[in-house]
Amino acid sequence: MLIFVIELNDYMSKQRYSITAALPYTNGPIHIGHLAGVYVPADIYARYLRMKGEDVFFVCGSDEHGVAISIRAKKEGKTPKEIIDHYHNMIQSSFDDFGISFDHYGRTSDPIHHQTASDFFKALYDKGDFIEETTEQLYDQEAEQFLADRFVVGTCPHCGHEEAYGDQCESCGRSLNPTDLIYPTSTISGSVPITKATKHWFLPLDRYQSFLEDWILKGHADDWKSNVYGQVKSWLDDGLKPRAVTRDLDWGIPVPVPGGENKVLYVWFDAPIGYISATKDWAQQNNTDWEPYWKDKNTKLIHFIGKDNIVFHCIIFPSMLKAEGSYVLPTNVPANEFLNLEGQKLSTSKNWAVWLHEFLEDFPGKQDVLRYVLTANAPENKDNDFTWRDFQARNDNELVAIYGNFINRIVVLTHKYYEGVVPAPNHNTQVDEETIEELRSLPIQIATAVENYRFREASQILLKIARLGNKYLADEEPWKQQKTNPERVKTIMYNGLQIAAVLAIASTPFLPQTANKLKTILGLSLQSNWSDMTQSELVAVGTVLAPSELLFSKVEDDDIQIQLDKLKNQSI
Ligand code: B3M
Ligand code: ZN
Repeated sequence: MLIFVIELNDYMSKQRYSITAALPYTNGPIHIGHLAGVYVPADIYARYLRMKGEDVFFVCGSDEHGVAISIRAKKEGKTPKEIIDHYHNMIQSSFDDFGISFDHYGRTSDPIHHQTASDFFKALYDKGDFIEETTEQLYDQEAEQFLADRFVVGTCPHCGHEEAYGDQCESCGRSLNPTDLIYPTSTISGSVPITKATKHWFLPLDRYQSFLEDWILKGHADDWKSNVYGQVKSWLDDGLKPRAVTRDLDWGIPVPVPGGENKVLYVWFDAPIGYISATKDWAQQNNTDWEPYWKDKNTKLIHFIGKDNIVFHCIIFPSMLKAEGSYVLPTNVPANEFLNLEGQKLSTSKNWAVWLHEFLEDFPGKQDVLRYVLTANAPENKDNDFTWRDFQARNDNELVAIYGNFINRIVVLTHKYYEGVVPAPNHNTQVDEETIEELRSLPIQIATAVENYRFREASQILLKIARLGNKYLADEEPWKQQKTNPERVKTIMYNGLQIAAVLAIASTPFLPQTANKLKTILGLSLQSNWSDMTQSELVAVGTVLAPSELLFSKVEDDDIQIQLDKLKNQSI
């Protein structure tokens, strides 16, 4: 008996999820590429799991160290602190505006993060997990500074791209060391650097090669996305080498060990620890324990990232976690490919982007439309293109013509025939039964797609609910039968309203604002559970509907032209 109770308890207990979304650099605002690649899918996933009643902690925050910030500060004649404060606030409000439902949004400049990252480094140092090595590094004599990462550009030794950075070539995607570059130049002074000896601490990734092969190549061949698996495999096939985790810079977290003066932690060492420090921050504020979210072996850790972050989340950070020893490893890393804009790579520096704050000025209230279009066209398995024409087409032909049209018809007719009061149904016909059966199956299909990170597919199944409603009304034609057979019409309307209710609940993770509007119209609680959709009656007989409200409106040709003209003026 006791055993039974324990098993039942286990079975009923919630699954804990720590869901992370890549920490954006606070060196500029965020654009549609960020939203499509990382934040919208992560948000759909988190909202869905919360609706299932799971224990979800969804975390993000600002990545405020690294050369990208220093460069921006120099360019704008400001201090790094001014830059990070400005963009941190701006980015955080964009996330709020687009309904990205983080449980906590941290900052890597916070003391709690400095402490956590510093302690983490120290723990590995004390265990002898680093190699200390003095090597020749690029040095800018004019600026009197070593040239790490993006402080240096040159020709990529692999593909010949002439503007490769000291840490990565954006053309072939390979990760680089500054000294790999052919014809390096300093981005600070434009001068040609010399080389100079300096000491750094290296994480010997080669020691983790076989652990990573077992864990990922053998263990996750079936459940990780092929783009992620493929990238990891190619890194492992090349053979891992020690990687420096400290830098000669003045902006960052001081290296907390002897000899670390004037050096800081490499931004990619501290940034992923930002997920952990943000969890601690949240736990402190909410009087709860952070450790189960990172250390309980049943916790599922899921990292949502873009493809350029795969190596850091699948190889470097797991090696760090493994070295420390007390943390769980990610269950999955569903990285997306890139979104292009009108056929060209999105670029912050070239201003080839749709900035979220500008989108909202030009299309007020259309956050859900952008969420929908970016999901329906998400770069899940290959790079994809965002075009303004496609945005307009999906808005007009899918959200307005299918989703909005169904809701408008069913709500307007309920007001017209019954003064908004949900009628009592009579007997269901076979068509009714078949429609209901299909209706029951769609949330299950959405759940499977979301659980497997197939958000594009999920968004299209969501639309099928509205299509089903439209088909049902079009086939049953209540407007033709209202005079001759009002009892039959009551059944049709009642069933139609149940379809609308399923649409409202199933929309919640994808289109949170629209879902709330629709729930309000239908008199549903805003706090719905995913399992509510298995109930046969969601909108009860006698409920009084609120007046119909337009959920979506057309996007005009002129509005699209304005956007296209804006882009034309960019010097790309
Ligand atoms: N700051 C995002 C980027 O590469 C980078 C992510 C950090 S996640 C720990 O744009
Ligand atoms: Zn290259």
